[in-house]
Amino acid sequence: MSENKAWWKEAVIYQIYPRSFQDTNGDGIGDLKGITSRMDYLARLGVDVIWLSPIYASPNDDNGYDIADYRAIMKDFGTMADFDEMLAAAHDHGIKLVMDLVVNHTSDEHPWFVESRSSKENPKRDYYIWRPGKGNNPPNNWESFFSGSAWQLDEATGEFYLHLFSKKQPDLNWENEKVRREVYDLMTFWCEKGIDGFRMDVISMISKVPDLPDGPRKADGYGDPMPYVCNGPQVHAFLQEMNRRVLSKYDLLTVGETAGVTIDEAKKYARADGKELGMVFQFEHVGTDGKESRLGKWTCGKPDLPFLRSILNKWQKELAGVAWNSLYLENHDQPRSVSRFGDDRPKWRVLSAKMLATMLHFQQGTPYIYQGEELGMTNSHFASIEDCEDLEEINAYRQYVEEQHLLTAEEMLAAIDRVGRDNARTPMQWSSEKNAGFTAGTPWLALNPNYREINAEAALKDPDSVFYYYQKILKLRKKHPIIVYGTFEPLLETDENVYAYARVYEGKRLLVACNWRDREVSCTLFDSTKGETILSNYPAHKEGLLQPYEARVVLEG
Ligand code: TEU
Ligand code: CA
Repeated sequence: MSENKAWWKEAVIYQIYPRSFQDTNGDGIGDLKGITSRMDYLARLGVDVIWLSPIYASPNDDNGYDIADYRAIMKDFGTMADFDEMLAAAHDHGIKLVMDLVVNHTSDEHPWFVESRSSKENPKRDYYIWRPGKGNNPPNNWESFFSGSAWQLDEATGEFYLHLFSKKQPDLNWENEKVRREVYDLMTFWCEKGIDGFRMDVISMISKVPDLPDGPRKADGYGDPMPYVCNGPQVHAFLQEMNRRVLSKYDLLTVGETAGVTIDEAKKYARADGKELGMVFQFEHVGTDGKESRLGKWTCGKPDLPFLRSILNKWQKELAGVAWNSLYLENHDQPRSVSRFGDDRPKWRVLSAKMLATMLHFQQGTPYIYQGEELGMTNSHFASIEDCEDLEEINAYRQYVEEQHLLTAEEMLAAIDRVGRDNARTPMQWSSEKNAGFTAGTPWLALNPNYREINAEAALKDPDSVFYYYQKILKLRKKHPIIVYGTFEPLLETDENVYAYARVYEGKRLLVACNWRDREVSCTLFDSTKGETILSNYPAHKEGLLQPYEARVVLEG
């Protein structure tokens, strides 16, 4: 294996969703001062990097993923002075800061779009993707990822603009060189402020197939844009240009959020020669909740181990030595991992959260922790659509339940409980006090009522907490380079219950095994080992078996 060492391969990233992290002024919305105030906590956990979901000026149609000014801070979150203070505090704690870069689209309130829509002759018209309709119908059959047509008719000029996400998120036209220059300029602005990297939102979608053909028809009658917007014809050329103009001038962590990425595409995005990005987020393993799904994530089932494992192992094997993996189970778009893949019943929650952490963090790649994952935070419950804030949930409910009658309200709410994005967005649970110590006011999204038991304060008092287990994993990563650079060897690939693998490096071998079941299962992997157990969620191992949700890591040689 060609061993290209890099700080961002050795690092562990902690994702903060600022809106839900820590409020300091009682408006019920997390803010930058709140992040600054929790820097000690993050340093104690031992993370190397913070990735901040967007903090730029935004009307918050999609909680900041709709940007109205790339060089200003969202009013709810504070000021540029607060940002500078936060960045300095992070660096003082030895923590780097990665920003979210959302440049597939802007807000419809961005001045570029305000100009662009004003007339067909406006110099910024071509900053976005405008097309005449087919009669009164949209230019093609594409469905927005947030429901309904991906096209919006704009009265002023009688043309439609493309929005793959909400209609307040018009897609930028990357074919226009001026657009690309604008993007490189704003990236340079943040690099010059001293940030340490970018997470690039849906960067796999910036190049569309030019004639925008109809997509394959879906169960709800719309066409799927994916084949024509993902990994498009120019995407690698654009990223190589971005790399030449900006990325190569700084020492950055870069991770592309690449929905629809395949192994072959990932090898290009995350090329080991560093000409594009450092790594990408692939989506296959978070699409394992039922292989066949009529209405996407809303009609899925429970993920199963063999399928999930086959995907993760495939990424490990295929990218080895050619590109670098990113490792994640959670983010602000995904439900809580302990509820989805583990077991959130009180009896098993802690054990299974530790098991999942073990399974993930000892694979090869850069691991990501999403705020609250280190506490084993769980999915919440949404009794009515009125309790939801996420536009993806709300729009899907309107379309599938109210307009098309493809799902009942009960079915949709059950799906939201299972996979809705608001599960990840309930406020961070800091303590058992009022509003979990998140805010002195009214939280923008209701807390998960289990904050009285599950919170950071309780975790910090309990040596057996999920928090300290993560802390231990992060320390081990610093101590044993095999965890970062060792090659990956799958083990027991057909076992129904156990996820096991080995890592190999400089004459050493690391054995990892995780029991995915709430019962003892047979496993002889550790029976003859003379190695040292460096991590487990149980005090002692039993010959020939793994205890319920047992996870064990043994270092040999
Ligand atoms: O998500 C992109 C993306 O691929 C979504 O379709 C995602 O899969 C979906 O939200 C999961 O249900 C990014 C951001 O992470 C997300 O928060 C934004 O809403 C979206 O882009 C638009 O900017
Ligand atoms: Ca606030």
